[in-house]
Amino acid sequence: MYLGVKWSPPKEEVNFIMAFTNNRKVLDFVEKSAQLAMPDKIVWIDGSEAQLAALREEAVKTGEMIELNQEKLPGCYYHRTAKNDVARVEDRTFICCKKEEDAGPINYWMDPEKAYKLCGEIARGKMKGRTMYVIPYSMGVVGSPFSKIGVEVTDSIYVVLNMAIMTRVGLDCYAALGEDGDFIKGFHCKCDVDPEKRYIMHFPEDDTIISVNSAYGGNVLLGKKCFALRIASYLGKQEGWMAEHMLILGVTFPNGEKHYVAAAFPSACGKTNLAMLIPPKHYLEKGYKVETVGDDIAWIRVGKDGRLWAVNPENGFFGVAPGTNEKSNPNALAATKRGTIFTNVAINPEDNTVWWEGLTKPAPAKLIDWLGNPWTPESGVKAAHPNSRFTAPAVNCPCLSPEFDSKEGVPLDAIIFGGRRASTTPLVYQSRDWDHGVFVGSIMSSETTAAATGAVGVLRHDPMAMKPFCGYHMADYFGHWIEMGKKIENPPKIFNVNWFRQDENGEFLWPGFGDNMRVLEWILKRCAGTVDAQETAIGYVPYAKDIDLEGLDYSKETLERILYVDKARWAAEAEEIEGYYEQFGDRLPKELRASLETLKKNCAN
Ligand code: OXD
Ligand code: MN
Repeated sequence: MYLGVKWSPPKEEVNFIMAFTNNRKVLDFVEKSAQLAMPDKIVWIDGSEAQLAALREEAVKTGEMIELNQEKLPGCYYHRTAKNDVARVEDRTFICCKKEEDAGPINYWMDPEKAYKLCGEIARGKMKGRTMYVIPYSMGVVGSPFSKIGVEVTDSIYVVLNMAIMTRVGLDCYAALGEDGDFIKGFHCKCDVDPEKRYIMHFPEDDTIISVNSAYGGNVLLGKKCFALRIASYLGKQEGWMAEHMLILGVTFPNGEKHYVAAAFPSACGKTNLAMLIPPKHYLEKGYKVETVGDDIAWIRVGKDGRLWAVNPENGFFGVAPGTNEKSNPNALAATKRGTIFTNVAINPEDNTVWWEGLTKPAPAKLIDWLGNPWTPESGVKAAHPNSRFTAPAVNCPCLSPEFDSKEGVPLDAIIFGGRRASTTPLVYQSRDWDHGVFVGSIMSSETTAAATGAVGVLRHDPMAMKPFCGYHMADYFGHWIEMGKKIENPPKIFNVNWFRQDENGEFLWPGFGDNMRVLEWILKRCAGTVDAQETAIGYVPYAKDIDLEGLDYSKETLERILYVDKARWAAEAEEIEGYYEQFGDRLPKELRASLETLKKNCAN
């Protein structure tokens, strides 16, 4: 059941002339969606440039998008969301499985019948006077064993155009489905953009997503968080693979060898920056190169060779704009120079281009801020929303990996977890083995950011950076990681990093950005078995001498400080973890409890 057949209004005539598919499940889904939302018109998206160009033109006419300076930013457009609709809404995001206990203690749960009924009532007739677009899309390259197809219906041109950047939209998706193939159903309706009636509902047991009353990317580009993480994590558990909130990057060594790592960080903690890192000068001179496979999501499977293989199911970058500049991430900036949609950044009226905090210093004298108001540096407010975004095609990225489109993906040498921690967690440490690595991921905590509504800077647990994105019980998800470990003959090594250590005055103690290459190098040397490490209470930590500081004005004492494992702090951390684990009860895998006991014992010695 989807979209509450029980309460659907009497069948009306729906025009399928341009349906492009005879998949009866697609036709049925579109028909039911139309019966519910009652659009004036249905437009079947074919992914062609001609159709997308016409939609851009229409969006400019209606004011939904603003055309930017086409000489400086060809193919680029600007969009403002409603003021109350600027981030993911975690407290209005639900996992609607039959049994509440299967959603687990970390997700919000709603009974599926109730959720269908509620959304049905909210969306009924809400596309009257509007067009419903039907978007066929693939997460992953069509024809890859990793890939899965979705169909999203939406009343937003902005959603169509963003989906056409972020996913692979096109009629080949219908061809891949055939007459009877299954797909993920996504129903999106802006309705009245009413925050009190905003719901992002996931029905993992029905392959269905419903999103109402929002137009913010993370809530409405249903291929991304909703499908590629929440629904896919559930499918991964059923089918024996993993959907993770991870970037994927490749490092080429001077001898031509390539090594790949996947890294999980919470939202707005620098995944895009790490994925597109430019190594320090002396690494470049020696011939090191970093290439990007993905910046946000990894789908991971065990390959025939017993290693883990990963693909990025997306086709673009939905990056956080503030802080992105020529120095912090020139590759991301370059990716935004054509065919990009900017959301909630500021406009520079002088040349009709865009600006955000951190792009240039000083700021331009006059801007139009994200709310549409005149802005000057004296205004005392931010010109761009802290969660303002660019939606940029992956092909624009100068350091895109040649493996980006690979149907098989790339083999992983290392998995990295990381959070924003002012203290306690060292710059980097390595887990003792796979199961201990799962423990390290499970205890991740990080300070909250503007990517979701709510307070910023509050420390919270964000296991594997999946707290907002796991489509089922978190303890079962940990169990799935443990089970996967048993199937991988040659598992990647698992590490934890923390770029965000601060001193007493709140100053960051590690330069981050390109200099993170120095840590990546240590990680890859550990994978190759070519560098030693000190065993500590929490795992293996580098000797300071083994982190390359060449060309960096940085003291060994500071490095030693951020590598130091303070047992007293970790003993307190272990106690806190014990409390955090309580919510998982008996469903917590015994391997994680054993790792916690080891940590406690190690800190007591
Ligand atoms: C994102 C997020 O947009 O994590 O990637 O919020
Ligand atoms: Mn993300």
